[in-house]
Amino acid sequence: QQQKQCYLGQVESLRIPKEPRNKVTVVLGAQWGDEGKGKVVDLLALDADLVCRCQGGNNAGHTVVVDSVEYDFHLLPSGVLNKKAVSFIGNGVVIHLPGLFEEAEKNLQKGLQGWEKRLKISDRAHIVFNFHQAVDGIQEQQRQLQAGKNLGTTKKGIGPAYSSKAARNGLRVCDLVSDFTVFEEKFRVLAGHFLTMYPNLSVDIDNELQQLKVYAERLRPLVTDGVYFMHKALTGPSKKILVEGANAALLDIDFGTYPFVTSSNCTAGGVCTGLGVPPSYVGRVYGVVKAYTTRVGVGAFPTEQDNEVGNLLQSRGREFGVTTGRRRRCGSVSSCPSFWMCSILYAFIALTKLDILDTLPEIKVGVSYTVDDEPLPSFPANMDVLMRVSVKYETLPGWRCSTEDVRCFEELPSQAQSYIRFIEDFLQVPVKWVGVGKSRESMIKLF
Ligand code: 2SA
Ligand code: GDP
Ligand code: MG
Repeated sequence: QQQKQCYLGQVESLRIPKEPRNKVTVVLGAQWGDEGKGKVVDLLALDADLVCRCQGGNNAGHTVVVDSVEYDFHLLPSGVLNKKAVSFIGNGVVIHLPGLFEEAEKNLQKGLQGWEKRLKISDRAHIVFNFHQAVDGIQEQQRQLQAGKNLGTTKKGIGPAYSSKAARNGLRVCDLVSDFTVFEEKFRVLAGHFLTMYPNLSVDIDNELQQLKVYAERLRPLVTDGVYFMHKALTGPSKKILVEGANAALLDIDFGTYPFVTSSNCTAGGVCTGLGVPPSYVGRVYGVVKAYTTRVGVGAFPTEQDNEVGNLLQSRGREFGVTTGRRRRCGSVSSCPSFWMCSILYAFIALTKLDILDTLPEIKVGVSYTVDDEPLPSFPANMDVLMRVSVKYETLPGWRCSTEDVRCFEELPSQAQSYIRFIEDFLQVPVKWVGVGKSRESMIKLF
């Protein structure tokens, strides 16, 4: 009887809803990527205890500038620079191991120290193999031949690796660090599967296996049960937890400009599934918006400025891919419905690269879309429709002076203040930071 009462007591206490303890703060890209997420994460990570990546792979390229040294991160969370924070690569990320160690080595030479001691990797994260990357290249060639249009992927094997995951024959970190003979067998089956699909694929199975055996040893001390790790972090002693989104809303596999998207959920849902964070533990979500828009790769871009203004933004903004070196396409900020829809999911906006607009006499902002003279009530799912939209613009005056040294909102030229307020108004989300340069210091805090 006593035992029964004790058990019932425990059940009763479970029924009282618990307040989430350590909610996560999330930083997400609100356009087509390269908004400056790395810089925002680095800033927020200064007093973070844990910084996590939840999706994507080394297709991402996040730049952080500290004391004039430029670090590029692809798989490592940008918060890895903070020596007091633990970095975590969650189950939703796909990891190319040679890429991870090369990235760490490059940044080590620039001054990143002790990263291996503060990095944890989920045992459930999937592995990107060299043949996934080769298949990415072949698929791009085939798309070009069949439909005359490739996707403009980074060829980092992201699509093929997530395909293996969805097809349930992918291999995970937990497989690599367990019995290598079993791993080898599964690896050969997976490689064989791709060789059947792509007979021209060249795979050096034995060489890759040899490499992987070495990586397994380096990886083992970093691997943890990611779900348990996150659960402890969320429910344990008070901690500041930060999540760094990769890619961006319009590249999201569900909500982006499909098929010209990446293969993961880059919006807030990816935080829950990619880390094992219950939705109630998602705290503030910061959307990073660039003061203009860029897109790298193929796909509709209604406010693209394929003209002198676009060229000026590209050269002043040094808009080249961090991973591939590709020239990024440039255009105006747009309040298109999906952009707005995505944006209302954010608590605050970080508006970056305002300084790049410093020399423009006027700035155009896309405010609505029409197709065949009919206004579009929502963002079209069909890319053929998006290719045909006409954009209605509003033109705002430029400020034609440097904002690089400005450190508070009131000191910005009045036209720049109006531009910020205009964006805030159409997004209906407050702008909390404004970026006027690459460094940590050149971020104006509005409130
Ligand atoms: P993938 O490689 O399968 O994810 O490519 C699919 C689409 O996603 C786009 N994509 C990106 N867009 C912007 N930035 C990205 N990261 C790098 C950077 C890109 C680079 O920071 O500059 O170096 O080129 C990124 N990663 C993927 C991609 O262009 C395709 O449209
Ligand atoms: P991410 O993928 O969103 O992290 O962005 P990237 O690193 O790919 O691209 C953003 C680029 O803009 C990087 O070179 C940053 O150093 C740079 N950057 C970020 N914020 C600002 C800013 O406010 N002003 C200027 N001039 N550059 C910035
Ligand atoms: Mg980038």
